[in-house]
Amino acid sequence: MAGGGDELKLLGMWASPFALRAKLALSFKGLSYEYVEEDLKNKSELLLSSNPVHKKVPVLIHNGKPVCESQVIVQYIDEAFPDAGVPLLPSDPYDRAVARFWAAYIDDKLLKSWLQASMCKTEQEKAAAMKETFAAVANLEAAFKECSKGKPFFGGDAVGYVDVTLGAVIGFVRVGEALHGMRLFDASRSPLLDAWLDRFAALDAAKAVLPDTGRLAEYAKMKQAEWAAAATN
Ligand SMILES: N[C@@H](CCC(=O)N[C@@H](CS)C(=O)NCC(=O)O)C(=O)O
Repeated sequence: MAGGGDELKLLGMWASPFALRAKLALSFKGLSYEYVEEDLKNKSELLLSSNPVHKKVPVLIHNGKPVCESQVIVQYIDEAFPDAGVPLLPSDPYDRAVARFWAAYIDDKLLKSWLQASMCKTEQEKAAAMKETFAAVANLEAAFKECSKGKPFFGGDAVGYVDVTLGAVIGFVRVGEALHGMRLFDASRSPLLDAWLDRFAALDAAKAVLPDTGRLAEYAKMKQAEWAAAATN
């Protein structure tokens, strides 16, 4: 439990990058919690009643009250436990707005086009989606320069909100490299993000929760087979 009588429960699924965001935030904050693994093909009553709108993981339940959506959860953890670990969101309102902007961009642009690329039916569609994905990477490379101000993380000397938001996809970046020889961030296209990825993944709080690449690769192969089968139906 989180301490001080707080009860924290996280509903997640081990391969979900969104659930991983919540795990990373809890890990960097040093908060303990009960983890409940969901079977997304057979969702629990607790998940359905806690997130009736989206019916998705993650859901963080704090003293019986559910919080949904990964980015909202990370912000909630930061605000509800201000004395735990280092703050994830910057204290300056402008820097906070910039961090929220880039975190939203990661979902709205980077992940959207990257996911689209893995679901495309034709090579032509895939190439177009990857072009958009790499355009998003280029913008995030510039964002890293702006936010980090020459320091190791988006958050500066310590991991912050954008680090946690993007850090959650490291597993799938590694899977892309293992299965397709394609690294989303590489030394020529995005040297700052390439170095950031290894730096972030080497932190104990990240290592404690990042999924095993081999297991995630098997999961990704299974999902791609499912999408391919659905596309031919
Ligand atoms: N925008 C949501 C996305 C969450 C999401 O897509 N979760 C997936 C697992 S990766 C899920 O629960 N899927 C179940 C379903 O779609 O039925 C967030 O940031 O939390």
